[in-house]
Amino acid sequence: MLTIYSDDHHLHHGRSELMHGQLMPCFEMPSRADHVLQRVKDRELGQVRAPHDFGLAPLQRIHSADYLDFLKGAWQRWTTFGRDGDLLPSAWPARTLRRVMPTCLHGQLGYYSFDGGAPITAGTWQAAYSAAQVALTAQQAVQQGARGAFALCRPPGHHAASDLMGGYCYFNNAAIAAQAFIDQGHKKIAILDVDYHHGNGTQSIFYNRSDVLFASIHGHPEAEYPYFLGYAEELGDGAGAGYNFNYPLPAGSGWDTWSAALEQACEEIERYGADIVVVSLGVDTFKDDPISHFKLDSPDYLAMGERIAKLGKPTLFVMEGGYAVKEIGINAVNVLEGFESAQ
Ligand code: Q9C
Ligand code: ZN
Repeated sequence: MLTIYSDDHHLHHGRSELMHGQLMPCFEMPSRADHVLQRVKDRELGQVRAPHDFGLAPLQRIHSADYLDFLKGAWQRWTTFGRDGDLLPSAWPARTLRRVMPTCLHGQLGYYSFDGGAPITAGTWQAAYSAAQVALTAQQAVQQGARGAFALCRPPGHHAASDLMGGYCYFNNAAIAAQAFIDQGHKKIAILDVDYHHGNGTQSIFYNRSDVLFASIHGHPEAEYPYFLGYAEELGDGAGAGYNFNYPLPAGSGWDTWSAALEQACEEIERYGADIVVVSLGVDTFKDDPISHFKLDSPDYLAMGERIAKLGKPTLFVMEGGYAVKEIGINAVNVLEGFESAQ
């Protein structure tokens, strides 16, 4: 399987995030992608290529122009204040406040985010831009006939909405790729999100649409980030009614529980008759993930890839979460190898 990868992800390295009442080093760190790339090479999965540059137009199909402008200019504005630490929001337009657009940097930062988990650093724009190009280049390979392709994206994307960053995400790489398939003539794209966290950004982007089905298996939002989206009763709205499927599972879920949900998600994708499957591939479902509470073990990821292969559709894998850095390569590449082993 072809892997698309850019070294630009090293340009994004947030310093700290709030966890258990303390500032901790960011779990979403550059070594994550380095380990996945190393495993791709060790296992001789296939060629590794750099992304093409498709420009901003395919990002603008998903993200608002004002959000893109804000992200592009935020670091420059921050340095104008003489700052060089991470730029992090601290207030959001929650209930009882108004969704007005403040003029100052921190007000706008709150407007364009939903949590404090997406630090902006000097290289964040370039890294996130390149990650989107990685997704688009792998998308092109599938569009041109590849059975599968792997977009080794970092930073991840599935929490990012049209004009919101959060949860380590800035651009929704999977959504950008799904939209590219639609713009290139496909009628039905299924996004299967297997990351431990609900893909709130992806759901929100396609919630009113029937041309992109979204199915997500994740920690129950009653007790798990992102808390405010990802419940089973969210089935889509308007033209999108019946095209959104959430499978929230309790903490401690292992492969038996998880794979039963995967079976249901796959049956919905089969019923839908998708032309293409886009997998938001997070491996933070792993038993030793430091911020998650599922119990999947490394061999389970082979089985995951095999079940996805049985859908029988051209498949684009887009890297999302996974924070057990030592095992992230084994687990992510196991999904790809499982997929390739099942014809
Ligand atoms: N400070 C992805 O897996 N923070 N994002 C949880 C720890 C947010 C995860 C609390 C987790 C976001 C792409
Ligand atoms: Zn996650």
